Amino acid sequence: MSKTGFFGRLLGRKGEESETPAEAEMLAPEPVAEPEPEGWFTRLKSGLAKSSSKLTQGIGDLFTKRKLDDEALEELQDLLITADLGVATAARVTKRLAKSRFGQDVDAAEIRQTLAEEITEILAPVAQPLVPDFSRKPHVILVVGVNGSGKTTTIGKMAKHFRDQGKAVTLAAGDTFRAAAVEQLKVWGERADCPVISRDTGADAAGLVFDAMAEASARGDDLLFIDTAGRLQNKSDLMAELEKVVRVIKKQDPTAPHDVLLVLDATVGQNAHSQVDIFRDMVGVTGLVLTKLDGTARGGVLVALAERFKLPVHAIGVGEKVTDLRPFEAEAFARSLVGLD
Ligand SMILES: Nc1nc2c(ncn2[C@@H]2O[C@H](COP(=O)(O)OP(=O)(O)O)[C@@H](O)[C@H]2O)c(=O)[nH]1
Ligand SMILES: [Mg+2]
Repeated sequence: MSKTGFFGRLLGRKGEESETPAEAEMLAPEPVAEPEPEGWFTRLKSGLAKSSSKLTQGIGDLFTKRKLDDEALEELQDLLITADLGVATAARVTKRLAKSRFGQDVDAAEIRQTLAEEITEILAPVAQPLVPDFSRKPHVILVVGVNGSGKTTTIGKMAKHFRDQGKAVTLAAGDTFRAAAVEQLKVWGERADCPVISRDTGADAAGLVFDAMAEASARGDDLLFIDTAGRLQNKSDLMAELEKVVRVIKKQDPTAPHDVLLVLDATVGQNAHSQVDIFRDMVGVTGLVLTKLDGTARGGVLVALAERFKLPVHAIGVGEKVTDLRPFEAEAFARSLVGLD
């Protein structure tokens, strides 16, 4: 896997973190350097604790020495659906269990193990790191999603990562609607040491993006992140704005945007499905980032999204610090979700 991808390569389990300087630096939380008390896998697990305790408790309640009959399978299926894993995933898992163990005594540990394996299989094809093509100068990444989903934070975290790799990164404050949004991106720009192109609140987003494209390509930047507004309350306005932004980008580089990242807040659970539908129709999403997996019991929704949309999941967020965004790794996620080590 490319060293320059997001984040170079997938980090392994506890104690297996990479030793390269860029990645080692990432392990120091921003903005104050604190010692890293635990590995990413531990953080992932503690981040997903709310989601996994719901599942493990439920499975534990259902399967304390129990015969795997139709009733047990049905109850398991209901539990998985309640945990946001989706109907298709729930059916798939129970089907597999029924095939191998129907009529036999099963325990919770076995169920969790099977669940982790099945979830890993569903997630593996979508676990794809973000790998910019730096020969593009710039590689353009358009970031979309509803307000509050974590777009600006995700851009900041990714920008810092690529700056640490020595890449020239520019940020465009395309959410011109809210003053706070521009300020927030500027803070991340300072933190990541990269220029932020912005205009006054209420300015035309497409005009700003046009300038940003021109500036970034004149400088020969490696990467340009474009932040956008996410006012879903007025869908047709937002759609018109995003379409205009894309048009303006293509005017300068017909191959861009090279990635269209949809940032989803995992705490919204099933609502994430309609957000994917809406943004896919508006701008043609190429990949997902799921944030706030630390604050929710609804982490299972990632599995349902993977099964349904098959869109690459590039990264997940389990906290607000720069180190809390990492590439998405199927097996680590699946095992954490069901509370396995
Ligand atoms: N706990 C947690 N908070 C997050 C995560 N990602 C973003 N946030 C917070 O969510 C809030 C909204 O994020 P923001 O980037 O402003 O969303 P935007 O409106 O889409 O740009 C901010 O307070 C972020 O710090 C995450 O992975 N975990
Ligand atoms: Mg924002």
